[in-house]
Amino acid sequence: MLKTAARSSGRTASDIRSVRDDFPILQRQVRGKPLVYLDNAATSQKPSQVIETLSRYYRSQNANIHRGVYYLSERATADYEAARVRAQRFLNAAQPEEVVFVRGATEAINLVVGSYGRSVLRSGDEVLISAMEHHSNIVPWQILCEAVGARLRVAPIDRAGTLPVDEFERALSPRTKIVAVVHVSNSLGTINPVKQLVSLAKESGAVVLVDGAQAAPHMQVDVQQLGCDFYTVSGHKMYAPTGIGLLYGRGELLEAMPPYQGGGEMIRSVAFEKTTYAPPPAKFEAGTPHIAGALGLGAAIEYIEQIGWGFIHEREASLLEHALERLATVPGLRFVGSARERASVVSFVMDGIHAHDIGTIVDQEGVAIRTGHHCTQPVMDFFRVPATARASFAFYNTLDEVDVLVRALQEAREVFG
Ligand code: C6P
Repeated sequence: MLKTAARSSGRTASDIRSVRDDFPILQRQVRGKPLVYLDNAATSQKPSQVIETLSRYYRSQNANIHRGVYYLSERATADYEAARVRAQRFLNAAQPEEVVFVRGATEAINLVVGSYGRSVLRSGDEVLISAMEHHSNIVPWQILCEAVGARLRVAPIDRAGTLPVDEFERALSPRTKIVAVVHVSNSLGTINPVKQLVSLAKESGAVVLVDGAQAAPHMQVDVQQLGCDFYTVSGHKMYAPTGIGLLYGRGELLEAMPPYQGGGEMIRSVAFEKTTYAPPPAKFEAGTPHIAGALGLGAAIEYIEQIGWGFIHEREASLLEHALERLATVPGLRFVGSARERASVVSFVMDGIHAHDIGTIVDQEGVAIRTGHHCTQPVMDFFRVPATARASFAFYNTLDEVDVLVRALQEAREVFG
């Protein structure tokens, strides 16, 4: 359960203290300083509600699912399937069967590539992605295209780090069988107009995957309203454990798709002559899944719903605004990405200081940010930078924490001249 202040409507400044109390790690110190955790796009911290769900499961409920006829197994199965229903409602999928538990967004994309992609893509076909994709939404398509002789096309981005819709439309052709596009860029923060992109792609006859790894923690996703065929979610970026994520797939596509992996629990019957498969989602969940992770993801969704999107949007918008304003005062700091529609992610470089040095310097003040190419090397190449420093905020961050980062950067500026 959430603490009282976080649950109440009309929240006040004291609510943030109460919300932060839900995240035990935020109370700790690193290097003798209070932890300032600003690497939420890499992975978010976990509230007690999620940690306790995992602990309770292993302490008193642990059993394998879909196998036993005894109490614990039936209970674990019911809880696992209840988490699926919670995820279905969270994404507004039409049926729970349209939600597959996977390890994370990377596995969700690989599942679509290996199953749907491999079964439909032929020599001469095209897959369209954007120039701001995470490597997870580039490399699997590249491997498939090379294997079948298809072409990987890339819709360009502009200097603001946005995806011009007219260029995207021009890159579509009757040969485009699949479009795979990111909802929110992890290195630029750009929120893509995915509803519009999906509609254009569908008009041209393509099936569309949306990589929602960085969107689902920050905005209410409605897969039916977006009209996409596949949508991927990374659990650990939305307050759930690592090793769990979601693939939404439109029912009729999942029905028709061949299995991704073979093994236990994904079959209807097995004989040496012929094996028949279980219907989705079981067809795509071979072997023992991450049961505790699924329960933890269910708890994380419940937590987000109790916190409320209004609170999340308000907090993250003010953190972004404050960060952009304050970071702009640091001499020699340049933002990478300036989309108008953006999530609470800020990438930047500083004259004369490598991004990795920025990360090391602010770490001395207890500040955790990510530095590097963020698994988006083509984005770095486009902006002609080897790496960026990236601060990414969650609703539990505070304006004071932004100020700690800015002060640390100002000190770095003095050291490096
Ligand atoms: N981005 C970051 O620091 P997984 O971890 O497999 O659930 O998600 C992969 C992934 C896919 N798409 C996008 C847009 C992502 O941002 C990520 C993960 C982390 O930005 C780690 S590189």
